[in-house]
Amino acid sequence: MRKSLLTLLAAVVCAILFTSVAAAQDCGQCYGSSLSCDTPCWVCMGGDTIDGGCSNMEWITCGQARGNPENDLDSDGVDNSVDNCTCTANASQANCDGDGFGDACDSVNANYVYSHDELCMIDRDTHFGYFELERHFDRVYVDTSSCHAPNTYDTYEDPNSAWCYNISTYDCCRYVLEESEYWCNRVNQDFCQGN
Ligand SMILES: [Ca+2]
Ligand SMILES: [Ca+2]
Ligand SMILES: [Ca+2]
Repeated sequence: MRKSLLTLLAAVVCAILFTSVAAAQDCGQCYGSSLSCDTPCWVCMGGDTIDGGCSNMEWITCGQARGNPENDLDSDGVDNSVDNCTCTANASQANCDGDGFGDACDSVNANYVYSHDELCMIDRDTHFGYFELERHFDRVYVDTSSCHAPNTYDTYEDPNSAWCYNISTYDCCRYVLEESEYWCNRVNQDFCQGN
């Protein structure tokens, strides 16, 4: 019983090892692909071949497989240890928002902060016997960095709606919401820029 358990355990370990090696990256897959330069991959050494089982395997990275130096995997002349985009060539190291990531690989080239709210629509909803005017606002965020990124917007609905009966939409807007003529003449026109 003990022996068969050990045999089963050995079989499971072998299966796991085989599966992980089979799933690992062969460096040949680095060429012409979008795999990152620091993706580990293996090459067969000493005349060994993949088809032959590749018992003599050496691990490197896709950057090295593409011919780049180990200490400069994107080959832009900036050492990995100080490169602000390790796997994107960016010799200038430009970083307009001053975070740890260069412009070339930063997901957001901006430093957004809240600025103000802007009225962007008055919406008229008709119900049985009355109607409702809802105000919608854009919450405006501006970029304070030197990236000069465009503003971003979040749109929200003011929870304080006006409920009106037997009165024109314009009067309801003016008397109850106290909005300007500009907006009260443009009920249902959407100038909102957020989602
Ligand atoms: Ca580099
Ligand atoms: Ca770089
Ligand atoms: Ca940056």
